[in-house]
Amino acid sequence: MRSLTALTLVSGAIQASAVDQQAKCLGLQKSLHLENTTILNVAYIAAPTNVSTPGSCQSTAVVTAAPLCRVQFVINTTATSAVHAEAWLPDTWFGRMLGLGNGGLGGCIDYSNLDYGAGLHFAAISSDNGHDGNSGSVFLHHPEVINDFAFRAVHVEAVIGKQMILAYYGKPAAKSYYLGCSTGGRQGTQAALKFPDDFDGIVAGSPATDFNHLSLWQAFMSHFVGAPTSPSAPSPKFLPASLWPVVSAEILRQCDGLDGVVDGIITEPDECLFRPEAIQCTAGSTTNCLTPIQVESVKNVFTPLFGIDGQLVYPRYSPGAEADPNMSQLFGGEVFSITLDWGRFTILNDSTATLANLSIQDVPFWDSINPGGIATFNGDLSAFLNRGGKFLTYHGRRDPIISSTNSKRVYDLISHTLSLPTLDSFYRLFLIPGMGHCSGGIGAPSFGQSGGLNAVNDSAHNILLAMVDWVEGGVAPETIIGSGTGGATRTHCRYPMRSVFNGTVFVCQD
Ligand SMILES: [Ca+2]
Repeated sequence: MRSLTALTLVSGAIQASAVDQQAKCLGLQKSLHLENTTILNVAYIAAPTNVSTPGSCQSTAVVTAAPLCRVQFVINTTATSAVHAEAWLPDTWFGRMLGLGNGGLGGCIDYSNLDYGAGLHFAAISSDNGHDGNSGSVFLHHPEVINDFAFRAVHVEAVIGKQMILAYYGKPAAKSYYLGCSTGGRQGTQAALKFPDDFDGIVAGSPATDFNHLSLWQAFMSHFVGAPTSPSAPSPKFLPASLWPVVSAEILRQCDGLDGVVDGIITEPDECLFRPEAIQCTAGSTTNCLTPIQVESVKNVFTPLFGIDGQLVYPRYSPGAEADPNMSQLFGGEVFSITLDWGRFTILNDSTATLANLSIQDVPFWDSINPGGIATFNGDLSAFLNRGGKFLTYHGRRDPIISSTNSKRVYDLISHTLSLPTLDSFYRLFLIPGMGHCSGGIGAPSFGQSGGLNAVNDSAHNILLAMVDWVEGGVAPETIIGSGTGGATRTHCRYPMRSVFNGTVFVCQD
């Protein structure tokens, strides 16, 4: 049985009257004096209310889930960089802080998860990661803006967030948590590596770790299908959008049943040894098939990327992930936009670079630049382990942007580095069959990993609440139960356990 600490007040938590809280909240405008920090605006918000969202990231308003004090502020991290952030401080506070991450190259305060966290009675803090918007152009010749993005924004969010909580509630947060996915997953990993005292529990999904290699791999994925290529005169290597469903159907034909159930989900894509030759055109069949050159393109996609030294640069694309609509970001004929911006504005310092001639021989150069120490590929989590930190990560096996196999690779790296055969005592990786990038997909991809997923809010089904139970109740999650459309559920397994069909349902086995 699981304990249920997550949805209960920790000792001495605050639950004051709304009138008191409003006066106290508005008083913060004058009373808050925090290092290098300017308070921009303070507003008391009674739920439910539409709130305006500044900056270039979001035009839609967010409805707050709980009466709260909204503090907008800016932290000057250096003379040439600043992090804009917001704290949503709920009236009914359970004594916990929740720091939030970002996505892509953003640049965007995470209003959805501010709302989600405050609704679960966390004091929630989110930042713009040191710049506004999703373009990488802000990085050009601005190393301190890169530093905010690479490691500093989440750190100052934690430091200032804790000070703000103390000032507002009159007592420190009993525990501090982090929630993020993709870039946010990398930020959470970076926090555990560089600032192990910032968070007691980190939930880091679909992490963009080994970031330089990931970026290069994403560019090579685009190159393998001929990008950049012209729609009017496509490269012979290019697969038009109409051919990918043919590839996906053949992948399922070859690999769906490997897990014992033909359900459209490949539970373990790493076991799928897909042969695209099976759909190569023949003299008698010339439609819905691949030319020999296209077969080569597809083979390259589903092959690990190795460097000139023979070392793995990045794992292969997961068979099955090409069926996710977001695959077009890599295979639509353009070089993946995040890699293009990262290459232009942080590696090459050339805003017109196309990466059209990117070569595997360029990998060591990208490694040597490693802007802001972005790589985030280091197995030494000993400081985080020794201070009692807990880490939960998850990765969709149909992630079309970041190979889920990389999360196994990171797990194994930490295991080797710390000489721990299993990381169960402080680090657990849940692999999610059918899930796309961070959420969505097929199967049972909702488990509370972010707001708006209609997940069941108990610690068996909600990974954030499971983390609270682990940190505060000492109960580590053995499994996470996901839910999906049509009432679908599935028990997700922690690596290296396997998800095995027992004739009725999938269960987790060593
Ligand atoms: Ca299957």
